[in-house]
Amino acid sequence: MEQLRFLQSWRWFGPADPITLEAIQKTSAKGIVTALHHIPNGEVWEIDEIQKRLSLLKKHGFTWSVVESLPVHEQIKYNGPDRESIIRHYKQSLANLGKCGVTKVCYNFMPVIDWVRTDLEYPWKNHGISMLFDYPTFVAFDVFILPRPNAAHDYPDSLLDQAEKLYSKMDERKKETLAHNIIVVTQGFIDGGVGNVLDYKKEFLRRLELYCEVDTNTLRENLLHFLHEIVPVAEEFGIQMCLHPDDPPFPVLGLPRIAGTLEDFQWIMEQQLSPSNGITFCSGSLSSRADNDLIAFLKSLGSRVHFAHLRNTTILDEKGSFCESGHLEGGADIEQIIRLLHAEMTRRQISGDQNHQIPMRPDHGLKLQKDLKVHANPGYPYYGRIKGLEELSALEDKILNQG
Ligand code: DNO
Repeated sequence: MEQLRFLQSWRWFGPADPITLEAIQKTSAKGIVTALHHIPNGEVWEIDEIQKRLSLLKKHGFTWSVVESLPVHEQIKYNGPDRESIIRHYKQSLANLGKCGVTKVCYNFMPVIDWVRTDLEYPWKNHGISMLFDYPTFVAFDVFILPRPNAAHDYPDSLLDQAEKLYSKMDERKKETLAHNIIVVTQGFIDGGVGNVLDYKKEFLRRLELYCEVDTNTLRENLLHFLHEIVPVAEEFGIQMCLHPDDPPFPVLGLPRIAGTLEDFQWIMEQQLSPSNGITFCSGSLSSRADNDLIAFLKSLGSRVHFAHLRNTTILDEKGSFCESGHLEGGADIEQIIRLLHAEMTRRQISGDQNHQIPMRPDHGLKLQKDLKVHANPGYPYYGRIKGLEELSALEDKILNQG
């Protein structure tokens, strides 16, 4: 039987991405992970727009391996007044994608804010520039810089003391950069986010306030409602939905987060048993929490994984601080993860599943010397990702050769 490999993929942010399709042609990626970022969140992705993107990718020799993301509007997450009409739009977008043959759709269900980092330029050993989530710095942002009303109640005194000390040493520029990175820079190029408005802290606080009555259970109910509505459409059009883990995989800013652990995902997968209710396995997001066992995760839920983000993290303290390390270096056992994902592809192939190949993208990347001259979105440097893709690919070769 033919040996199965991942469908090597590359995240491209559309025509506005400073890293062009021509540049991506020079990598070994065959699939592109992208979204129609120009369509405002909540509006329908019309067939002609999807076709335009498909033709552009085809012209450059790529397939559209995964949509990342078809973003879930905030109103779906907090149950706003227009929730049902926005869900109808979402279903229409799914149907349109399915009609065009684009059948893997990544999404997340994190309220207000997607991934969170406190430093986007963190030198990591001699390996390159990484990104850091430093918990005390994050608390300083939350309690003193934002400041979120009553935020101090969420943290133990020892952490508040540490945060206060850090805060007292920051000059105005540093405080502003921290807030701007968390609220605007890391969110701006994905989907949603407050945008680069003048008073972005005020707008961010307004959005947090929309969740004042949304606790963990309510957010779970809102996710179930969403799944109940969309999974039948996904099934009808052959779409595999891939829920991305929360990053970091624990609550932040007083907001609930419900997709951070194996138990969270087991619960979500059990609520809708359809294979259309699936997972994006992100080794980076999941590994940043010390009590997450990624191998146990795959052994339990591998059959629901339709898309893989491979990268690694190093946990820096017991509070929850971590940094992104090289793709193969860090707490996650990437070799074993690849073995398990390969076994899953083989199982699917044997069971006659035509769609057995799992797309994988090297998630994020360290900024290397050469990346300092090429503009790119934070976390998505050109050379750092090529290095990641090549390292992952070499590891795949080794695993396949060992049999
Ligand atoms: C950040 C990404 C996330 C991810 C979304 C998926 O670099 O990993 O923005 O794409 O959460 O919906």
